Amino acid sequence: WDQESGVNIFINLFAAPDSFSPKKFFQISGMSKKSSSQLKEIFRILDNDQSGFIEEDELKYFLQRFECGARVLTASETKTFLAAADHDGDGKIGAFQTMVPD
Ligand SMILES: [Ca+2]
Repeated sequence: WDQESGVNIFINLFAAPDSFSPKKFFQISGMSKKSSSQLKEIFRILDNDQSGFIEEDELKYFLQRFECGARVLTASETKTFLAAADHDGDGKIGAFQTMVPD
């Protein structure tokens, strides 16, 4: 994705702790319209240690990966987001697509 497409709205939109909503994020970011190769690229950036999975300690930097001035997610936001995205219950996220709420 490109940094000039207005992603800095996330700083304001989710500025308050515990205000992060994955559903709202994916609606507003237009992420669902991205190609699978673009989503793979985003996944690789979120997977900071290149383990092939997004673990809890990487997920909390989710907003910062899109906008460097954004806050980290709170523990409760991170856990809720992870639980919703972790379809097989292994405690980590294996593909970007599972992060997008139905
Ligand atoms: Ca990882």
